[in-house]
Amino acid sequence: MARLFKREPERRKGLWKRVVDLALTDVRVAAKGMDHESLEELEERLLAADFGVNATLRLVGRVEDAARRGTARGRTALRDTLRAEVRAILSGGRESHLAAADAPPTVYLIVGVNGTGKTTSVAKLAHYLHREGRSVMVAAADTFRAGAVEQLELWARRAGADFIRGQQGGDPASVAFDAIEAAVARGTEVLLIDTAGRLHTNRSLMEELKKIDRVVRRRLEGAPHETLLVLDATVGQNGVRQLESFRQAVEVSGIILAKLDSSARGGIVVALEEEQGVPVKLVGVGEGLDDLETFDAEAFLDGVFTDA
Ligand SMILES: Nc1nc2c(ncn2[C@@H]2O[C@H](COP(=O)(O)OP(=O)(O)OP(=O)(O)O)[C@@H](O)[C@H]2O)c(=O)[nH]1
Ligand SMILES: [Mg+2]
Repeated sequence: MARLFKREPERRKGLWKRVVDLALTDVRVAAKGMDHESLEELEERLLAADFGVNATLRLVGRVEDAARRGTARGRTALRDTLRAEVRAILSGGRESHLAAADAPPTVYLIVGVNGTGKTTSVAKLAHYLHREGRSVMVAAADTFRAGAVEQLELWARRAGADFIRGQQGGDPASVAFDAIEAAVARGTEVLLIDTAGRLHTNRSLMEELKKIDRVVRRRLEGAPHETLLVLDATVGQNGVRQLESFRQAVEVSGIILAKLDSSARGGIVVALEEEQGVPVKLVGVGEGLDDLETFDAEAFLDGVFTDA
């Protein structure tokens, strides 16, 4: 069992306590009641923690309503009101899971802009699945960046996964196609397809991604079983815009939020769900193979709305 997927509840809670700087107990609204100024302060806190405008307005509105009805007086009531509303945004606090095919291979397509942590996340995921006893294949459909293929091959070997590569400068869609052929032939359980970084504003690269997706769909019914967009947690609200753009090209089924260890603005998890309805499924918390966790909404809520 991979350590981080089984991280103890206290440590999970601690992660979110650290990366969402919300310090609700400092908000004056807690002690004084609901004047306009204190609602504004709450609003500022939520925006600073990257909850995004929509979720922030929704949350502040709910607190205001509760205050007017007289049900949110004092710190605990405020916290509980906010917590319930954030849980509602995060699909009722359900723990995310990754989809699996009825018959192997299960195919995950990994996409995102340059440098967000795609290749590292593929390696981490391969490592985790391998340790769970699953047979894993990694395909380098990044034929663009010099050194990318070698980097991934090294990772795959370290993670105990099979590796498929294409020609430098070749067609990434054909690498994806060949990888599915190989995974089917070998009976591999999980195929991870790493793709090149692409700016969401670059039309030809987004067309290339559509082609990869199309080829995968045609070759194997039901695939890709997940299309995971890797976002860099440190870029803030720009992550929401990246998601919006990638969704115009492919069906993004979940987010891998990487580099959370370098961010103090974990509220982006809430913004992504509120504004785009796409769940964060995995989070990256470091550069090592073990530094990946499933997103656990209850641990998030415990960490953010802790009364300390
Ligand atoms: N601190 C930290 N660094 C990370 C994490 N994930 C990736 N990185 C680092 O981010 C940098 C880029 O990672 P890659 O995995 O190569 O990113 P990529 O998206 O594949 O990059 P391109 O293929 O060039 O688009 C590397 O230095 C990684 O070590 C994370 O969760 N935490
Ligand atoms: Mg890469």
